[in-house]
Amino acid sequence: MPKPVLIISDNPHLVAALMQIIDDQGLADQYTIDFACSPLSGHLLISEHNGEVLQPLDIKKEYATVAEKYGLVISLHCKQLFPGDMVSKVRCVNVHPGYNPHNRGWFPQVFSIINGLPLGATIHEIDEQLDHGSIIVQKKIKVEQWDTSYTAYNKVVALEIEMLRENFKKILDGDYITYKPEKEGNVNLKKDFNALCEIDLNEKATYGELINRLRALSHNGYENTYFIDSATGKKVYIKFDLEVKE
Ligand code: 0FX
Repeated sequence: MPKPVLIISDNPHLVAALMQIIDDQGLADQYTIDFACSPLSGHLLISEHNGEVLQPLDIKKEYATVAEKYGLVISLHCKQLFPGDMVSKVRCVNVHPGYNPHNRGWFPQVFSIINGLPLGATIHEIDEQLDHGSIIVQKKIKVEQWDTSYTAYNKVVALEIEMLRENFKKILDGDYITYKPEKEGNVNLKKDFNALCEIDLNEKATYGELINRLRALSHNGYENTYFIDSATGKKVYIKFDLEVKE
């Protein structure tokens, strides 16, 4: 048996999908695959897959033990950044919901809808910079003019699952050839997303820009977009949706 593999994730839907792939491809007989989540997720319940519960693991505190024990560590939408000391000691792979090197970082589909840069999914080796390492495989999705953050995100997640189904065994075996992204691209952080959420009522924009901003921030129930009421200072949240007819 090769050294065990650790998958760290804070996304129960993706974990359930990967557990299904592992079952379907009989991989549990050939590899020891452990799952964990981040402390911020508490104990993560994977109700879509036998109600399994993932235990939290603080990667900053535990990285030396993890690097010693495992031959591969996979971030499957893990909210913790892997320490440089760990990624230099053990092969680490990231499943990222964006098309590197475009809109690396936080919520790529939000930024792709606004800046028109390509969107998709990238599986890459992790280096010391965010969503930056050598690419193992990546695919694009088409962002339509009627996509919201939610519909674009769902397409990306479906693509990630398809890519995992096609490539997971090769990733376990290290049976792939990587290539470097053609440029550094751009990075968005949580603070950039937060800044987009506040609408300045005096900002001038075209209808197209306004619709793009509102649909980029529309994500099934999340209260993202607001303006500040000038009289009371209260935050007023905006709900926005689009429907396309054939
Ligand atoms: O699991 P995940 O989809 O992934 C996120 C980042 O997009 C990704 O770049 C990073 N590698 C990973 C660790 O974390 O995150 P989520 O379930 O928190 O969010 C899913 C979507 O929900 C997000 O793309 C946009 C939307 N959302 C989320 C939050 C928390 C909002 O619209 N507003 C929010 O406040």
